[in-house]
Amino acid sequence: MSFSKDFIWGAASAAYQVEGAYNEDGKGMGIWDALSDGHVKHGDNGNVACDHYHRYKEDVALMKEMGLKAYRFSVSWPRIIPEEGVVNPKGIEFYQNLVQELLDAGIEPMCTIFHWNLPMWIYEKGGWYCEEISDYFAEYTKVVVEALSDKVSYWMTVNEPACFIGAGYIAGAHAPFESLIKGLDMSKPEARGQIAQKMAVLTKNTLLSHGKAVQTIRKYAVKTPQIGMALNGNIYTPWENTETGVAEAKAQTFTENPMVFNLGWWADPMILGTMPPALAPFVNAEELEMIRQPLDFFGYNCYNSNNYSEDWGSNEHVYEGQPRTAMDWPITPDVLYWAAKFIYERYQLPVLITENGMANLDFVMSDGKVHDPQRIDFLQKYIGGLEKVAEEGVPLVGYMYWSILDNFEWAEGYDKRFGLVHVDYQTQKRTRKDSSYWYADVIKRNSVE
Ligand code: GCO
Repeated sequence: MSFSKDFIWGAASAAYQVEGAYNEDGKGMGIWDALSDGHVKHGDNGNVACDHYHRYKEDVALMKEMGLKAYRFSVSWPRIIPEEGVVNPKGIEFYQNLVQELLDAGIEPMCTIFHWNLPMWIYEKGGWYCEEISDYFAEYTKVVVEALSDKVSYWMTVNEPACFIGAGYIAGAHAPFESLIKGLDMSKPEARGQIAQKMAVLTKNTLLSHGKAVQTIRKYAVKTPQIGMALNGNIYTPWENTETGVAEAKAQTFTENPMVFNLGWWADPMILGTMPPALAPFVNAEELEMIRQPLDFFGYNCYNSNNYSEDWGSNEHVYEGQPRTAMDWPITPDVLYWAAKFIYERYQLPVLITENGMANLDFVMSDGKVHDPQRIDFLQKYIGGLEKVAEEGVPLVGYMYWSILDNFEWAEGYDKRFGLVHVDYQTQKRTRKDSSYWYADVIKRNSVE
């Protein structure tokens, strides 16, 4: 058996992590451009990154060589709308050129509207607290859709709100580096009550942005759109593959725990039109109707199953002794199987794995190659689990490996190499890793078996 014949094999990236050209051709400042000093390992930043803004033709050629069917990229909001009410034509031109290059290479462009680098002009109005942000988001979406939707069909509205809100505003590890929990004892219920309202406002504005973006894409897209999002969130896998074990794992995965940004916190309002109890008092019926827009797929970013400890802030893994990636994330090969199964059962949408991959301490060896057997083994097992759930009839759209290139890994800087292609950041030389040849063969066979 293998995946369905229309299964879409691809790879993903994000604008701030690969483009560079942070202040070129009319691009404005985003929160990662302006606020990350002092918050990123080794003082790294995305000013140059992989210079994808100038080298995208070379990178698309590598994607073509691998036989990728799709490339998931994100558009930089501050590159498109550098100041309130100003549209940057050079920014539009870059993404139109990128999309055309992809199509000429026979590669489906898949566009993420927002992947974390919020424009500073919005941050200065309150960022995700700003009541008007969902309108600004809709206006931005309209500009992008009018520029690209004659050639782009696949759209993801927001990437990992659990991260850009959770890490950006609650834990304080990501831009804008604000921490609601700083100085609070999160094991105390009163501490949770203190931040509940702010968490709800941040969540509501994000969900409204998503809903308005979906509406905008449906209204203005030239090519019939396939719309989803790219969420992350805990997947609890059964401790034992029994009816009880599976039921318990599913229940934990969709827990109503108000302090854990689990999948349901975001996906239930978006898809089911229901809300976790901690959110409901802050969202009225009209707003919920705006949030709940029909979607065509469920985009899910998945690296491992894990378990947040009760104090919320610390990410405590239960897999003691398991092999781990360079991000210290446990390697849990069955997670894609259970994730696709649980998500489809609850939301009845075809699943697109919008990100999966591993960070490894890759380097170019004396034979000029980058040997990464760990990544090949990782992918053999993870994609194997996805193939198994496909064979059980769960509808899958595709799989986007994270990431096409080594790139800027947010607070970790450039140490953590996720790419199928190695990047020498001094020379910007690209070197395909062994895993990219292995992945090319999987795509040809449409199976890992
Ligand atoms: C995320 C982001 C990516 C990361 C990748 C590895 O999921 O955090 O979408 O930008 O770089 O996941 O952490």
